[in-house]
Amino acid sequence: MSVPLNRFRGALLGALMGDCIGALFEGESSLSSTSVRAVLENLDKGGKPKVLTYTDDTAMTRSMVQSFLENKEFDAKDLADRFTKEYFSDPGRGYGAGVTQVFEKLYSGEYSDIFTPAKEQFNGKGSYGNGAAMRAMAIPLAFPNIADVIEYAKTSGKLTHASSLGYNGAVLQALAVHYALQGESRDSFLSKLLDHMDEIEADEKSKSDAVELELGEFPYRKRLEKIKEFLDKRCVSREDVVDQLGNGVAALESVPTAIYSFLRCMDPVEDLPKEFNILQRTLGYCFLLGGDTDTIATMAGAIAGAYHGDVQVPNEWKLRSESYEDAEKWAEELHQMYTSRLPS
Ligand code: R7I
Ligand code: MG
Ligand code: MG
Ligand code: MG
Repeated sequence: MSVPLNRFRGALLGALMGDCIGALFEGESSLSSTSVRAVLENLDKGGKPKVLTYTDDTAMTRSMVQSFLENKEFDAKDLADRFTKEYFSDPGRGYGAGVTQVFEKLYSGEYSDIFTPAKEQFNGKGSYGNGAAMRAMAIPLAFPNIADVIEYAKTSGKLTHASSLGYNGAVLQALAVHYALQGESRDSFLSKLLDHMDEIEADEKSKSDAVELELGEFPYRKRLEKIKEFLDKRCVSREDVVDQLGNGVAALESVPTAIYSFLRCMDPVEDLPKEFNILQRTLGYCFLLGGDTDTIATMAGAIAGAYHGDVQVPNEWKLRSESYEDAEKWAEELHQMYTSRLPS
């Protein structure tokens, strides 16, 4: 199904603003709504800083987008090269503590298999961090076919995150952006994601990784069920969201939280300015949750931006997000690539 350009712009700009603004709050555990509102009001009034820099989340998404646009195909080796080159040219973007070892090993030239460094992380268990998920939005913007989305999210995730908790989180985030682009209704969006995770988490590695971490089988599906339960209740506190879905650096503690934030914020949120539109509300809600705010907001921003389109991108927030012009240009190019790959 063809998708309008404004959704591609919305996705890339929503993700960029979530990262740039979310980085102001990253790691705070209990943020008061007053302090979040004060920061956002200052932005709206044109206060400092004039430019909000993006972090590793956007740096890696940029590498993915550039790889797809230049190669017109998915190329894992090219992605590994770009991630590594980007890290060494600009290492201070706030990368996860473990993933930099992957880049060093890839750079060393001592590994003939580009997936081996990721497998050696965390004593051979592989990382379950959210670094594969935070960049996965680029895939559904370039490739409309659902089987491609799943395969490429998994393969690109495995370049840095060999734990199934890491790469399955990337698959879930990529699927969420895919269905948001299609404008699925809230119920059908969630039930499609549930059906997919039922299959995706059914393989032996997904089961054994989850059991070993004492999560029980189908950890993502269980969190999606929790989201459904939360949405059915009239009133769920942010403390309960953080407690049950998480706000941490693990993919399992952040991808479902981003999806919940998107769905939750279709309804009004107390503690945020009434004049906020739904995209602003979604990002603001992610900031209020605290924890890994840049990453949760970048993922929720990608989903909400894909769904609501760029009409909801606030100019004040956009103009101070570093390199927003690239996001606008790449949205057009990705839209063309996506459209050209639709079955005729
Ligand atoms: O996942 P990753 O790329 O980090 C992304 C996060 C985002 O919040 C960014 O904004 C940036 O701030 O970092 O990097 P990794 O180093 O692979 O994983 C992130 C962290 O998750 C690690 O540094 C660990 O603290 C934790 N972690 C694990 N801890 C124990 N055992 C990930 N996997 C494991 C594990 O297997
Ligand atoms: Mg970051
Ligand atoms: Mg960080
Ligand atoms: Mg982060």
